[in-house]
Amino acid sequence: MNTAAKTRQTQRDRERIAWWEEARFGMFIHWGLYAIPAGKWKGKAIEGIGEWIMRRAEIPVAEYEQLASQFNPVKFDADAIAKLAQDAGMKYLVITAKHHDGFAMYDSPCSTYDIVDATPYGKDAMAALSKACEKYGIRLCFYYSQDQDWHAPNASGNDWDFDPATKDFAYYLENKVKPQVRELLTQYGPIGLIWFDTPVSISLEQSQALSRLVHTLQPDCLVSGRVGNGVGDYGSLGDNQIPTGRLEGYWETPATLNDTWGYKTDDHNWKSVKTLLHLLVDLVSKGVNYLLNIGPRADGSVPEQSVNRLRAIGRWMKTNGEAIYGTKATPYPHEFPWGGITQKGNRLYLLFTHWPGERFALPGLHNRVTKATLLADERARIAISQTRDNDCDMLELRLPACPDPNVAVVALDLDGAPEVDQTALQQADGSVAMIASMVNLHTPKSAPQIRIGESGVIENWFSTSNWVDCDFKISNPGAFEIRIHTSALRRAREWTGGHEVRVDLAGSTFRKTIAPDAWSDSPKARYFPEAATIIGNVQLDTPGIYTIEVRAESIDKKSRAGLSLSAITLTRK
Ligand code: FHN
Repeated sequence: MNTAAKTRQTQRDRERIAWWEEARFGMFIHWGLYAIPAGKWKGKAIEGIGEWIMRRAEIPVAEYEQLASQFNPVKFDADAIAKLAQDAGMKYLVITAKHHDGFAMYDSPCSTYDIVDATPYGKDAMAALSKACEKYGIRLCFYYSQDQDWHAPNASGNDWDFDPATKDFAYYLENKVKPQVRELLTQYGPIGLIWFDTPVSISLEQSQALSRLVHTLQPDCLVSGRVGNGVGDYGSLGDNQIPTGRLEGYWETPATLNDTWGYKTDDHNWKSVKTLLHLLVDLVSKGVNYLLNIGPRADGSVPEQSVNRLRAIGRWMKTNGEAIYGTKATPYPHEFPWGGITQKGNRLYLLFTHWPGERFALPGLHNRVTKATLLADERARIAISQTRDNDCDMLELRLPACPDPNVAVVALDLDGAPEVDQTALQQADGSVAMIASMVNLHTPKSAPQIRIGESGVIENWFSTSNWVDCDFKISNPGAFEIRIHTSALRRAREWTGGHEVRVDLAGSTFRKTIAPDAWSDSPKARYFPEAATIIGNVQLDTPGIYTIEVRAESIDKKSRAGLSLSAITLTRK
């Protein structure tokens, strides 16, 4: 299990974060002046995410500021937005109080560059939202860009108006960030969390001071991990990032419905409801909160594509929400080809993104299953049988027809808290998956140390003296194809291969160059490409435990990620 962050918690810390852990699903809102150009500047389409238009087009402050005089969101309906969050089954809402463009979307007494002083609208949108959130039982939270501020001469980010050499970041922190954070925490009642972002210049002491300020003003308010330098109440994965395997501690992934955060007229790349539900299952089954974004238009209205998708997710949540809210990550160390597992008390939830048909088998569960229930139809009969063969527990279910082609959930009542085999087990389809966090890392002190990164993938594998091995259990012998899976990383977004690997298994040695023999088409690979390299075929003739070893014989010098191994799999030939 990846134990990279946020595991050192006191009892008080655990109480403060309990609501957030229980929530599992929240709404992100990116809304600001950038919704006016919506991706186009002076008739030209500007590439990239909508809220970055000022920087991507290097729009001078004096010109960008003019947008404020056009900002009149007469269709902004705080009530409808909070209700939409409620309808979607979201429990908290994080809105951009100030994004990188530096414009305050609330009434900021310390600045005139805000929605009340600088726009014809003249009203405090956050005040309205705070009332609406209270009405619909949604926790209000604020996004605040503490590091980049393209409007403030001393902040990071804007080097087309302001000379980086003369910047005084501490001045900006003291005179804009801290006063505004204070305003946000004193003007709108209890705030669930402050979502700081892009810690590029901020020092450890500055991150700590900011976090302290938040906790002093509102002791129960959480601070996002992106306050920087490992400070913060929970960890934030990369944008749209799905880890490999479950994570320990408190984690969240911010994610988009299409590809932009701030509204862009030309972004029609909407994810389907099915994909969004699969992402929800993938994240929550790994112990990660899903913070899903909407980008309202400049007039305040929410694109119908977003509304429709969120309502559809909400309908699914009404039936299946108990498999999401208040659950913990899967007890299994690996992933499953058919979906994900969550747990609550003595209940396990099997969330099927791919319905197995009438017969389903789950290896490695040590408990006795007393009852199996389809959440979508509690009267549907599910027959249970449990056996033990070749030193492996096997649960078999006889399932009814699939009740939901997107995700169907079966709840298993157990005779106690879930206990499962922690080795890599052969699945019913004959496959074995050993994800990176399950392998043993061999990393001599003399070489750069390999480690499991926050997303559960091996990082820093640049030396040929590093190697890994992993045990796995075969209960159904035969011929297998070995694959090594590698993935793009958060700081090196492009997938790279070219490394030569040596794999040893059952007396056979294979040598292969890491190349994309097959790209993953799973929704999680859309932003972090993953490729499989076919290593070769092996015959495993007897049931039992085997050990596979992987060594790097050369690492491609051009690769910024190194050998970013995410999994080793065996599939039946
Ligand atoms: O630069 C921002 C981006 O505009 C957006 O706000 C995302 C949301 O997670 N955060 C930063 C990039 O990671």
